[in-house]
Amino acid sequence: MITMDNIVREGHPSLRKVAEEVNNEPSHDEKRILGEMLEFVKNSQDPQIAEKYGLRPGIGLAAPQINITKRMIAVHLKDKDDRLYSYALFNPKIVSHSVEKSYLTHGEGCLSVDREVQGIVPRHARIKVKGKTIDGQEILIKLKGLPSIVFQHEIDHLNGVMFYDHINKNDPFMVPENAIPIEL
Ligand code: K2U
Ligand code: NI
Repeated sequence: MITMDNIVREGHPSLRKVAEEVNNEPSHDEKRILGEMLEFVKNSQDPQIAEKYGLRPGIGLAAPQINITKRMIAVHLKDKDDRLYSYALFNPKIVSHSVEKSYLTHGEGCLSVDREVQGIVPRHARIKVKGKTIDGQEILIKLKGLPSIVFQHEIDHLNGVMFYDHINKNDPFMVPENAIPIEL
């Protein structure tokens, strides 16, 4: 199982690389790893398991964070309407996005960043994401709210982008004009 020991921290070169596409037919190993990534995110939200293995709660994970520079992400969270978003995807791609922006009112964190970095992280409010599931299905997902933000955070990891790269250096708490605030 994946634990915090497998998660590389900021400064590790894998977090600044552009991850490679996974072949059209993912290998047995790639499917196993992607499944373990989703299992980690679920485990990190289970109080007993998280305490037993010292897991930091997370709602997403990208393969470069476990030093695998391949385009694979796992997301597991419920939105404000308690709708579950649980996805493990190969080669996720944002195929369209709104002009409108959104942001988490309390900023973002990252399992690869062992410090608090304050500031507003402007994101696209709505996105459409294409990707391939572990069982080989090509899917298209329409996202808004917290799920949209999490997918953007994870897909950023596949492009070597950290959440704080988006924070305004001159005014970290500047709210993007007409942006939608999202509460955790
Ligand atoms: O990629 C990661 O490091 C996982 C992040 C995902 C994240 C996405 C959007 C905004 C913030 C973080 C972790 O889940 S950080 C811990 C966390 C847990 C619950 C809610 C928000 C952040
Ligand atoms: Ni992160």
